[in-house]
Amino acid sequence: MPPISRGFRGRRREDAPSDRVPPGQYVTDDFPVLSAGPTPHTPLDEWDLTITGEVDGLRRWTWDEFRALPSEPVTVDIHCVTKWSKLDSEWEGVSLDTLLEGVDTSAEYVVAFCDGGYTTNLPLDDLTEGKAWIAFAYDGEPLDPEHGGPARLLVPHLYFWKSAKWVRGLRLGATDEPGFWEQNGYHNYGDPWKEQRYWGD
Ligand SMILES: Nc1nc2c(c(=O)[nH]1)N[C@H]1C(S)=C(S)[C@@H](COP(=O)(O)O)O[C@H]1N2
Ligand SMILES: [Mo]
Repeated sequence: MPPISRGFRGRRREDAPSDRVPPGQYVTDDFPVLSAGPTPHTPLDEWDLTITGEVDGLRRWTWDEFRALPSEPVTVDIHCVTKWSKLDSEWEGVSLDTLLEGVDTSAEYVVAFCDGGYTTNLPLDDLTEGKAWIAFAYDGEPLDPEHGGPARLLVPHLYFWKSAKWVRGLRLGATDEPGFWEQNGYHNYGDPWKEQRYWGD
């Protein structure tokens, strides 16, 4: 008997192009659910999305207003710190460039906040220029509540804990404030290509 390999948990695609799989990751066709708490179920008529903090006036969208914004299909590879990667995941979302259009700020950092209390921090530059979305659909269907529906942040170039599920807003600020996992041992930035998994990586 060969030793039990990771191939039992995640089907390893032998043909996965190595330039798309960051070091230490394996490719899976599954879509595991990773949540630090229970799945919130906020009714859409109570849902809103806000951009707040160091901005020239609060930005707020109701669900209908948010869904009326231009959106785009997004096909990206995602990388979880627990070592699974998923290639060509298909989403639909509103670009952060659209949401941040006309926002005047000197802020350099963002904390994404969510129903349920989860937070994660990112440099503002990591959300702009086509690098991040608020996604509301996956695989052609409304985003499953377990995966962050009605809407989640999608920041595929960083480890997936930065892609905050059930996102309700972004707080912009001059200082970097570590979020939930970042206060609990995960790397502050989380670049999968540099294997920035934990503090000190
Ligand atoms: N609000 C919220 N967002 C979250 C999390 C969470 O616990 N709560 N977990 C993060 C982690 S660690 C990962 S790997 C991904 C998992 O997303 P998935 O459950 O859709 O695979 O969501 C991220 N976003
Ligand atoms: Mo994760």
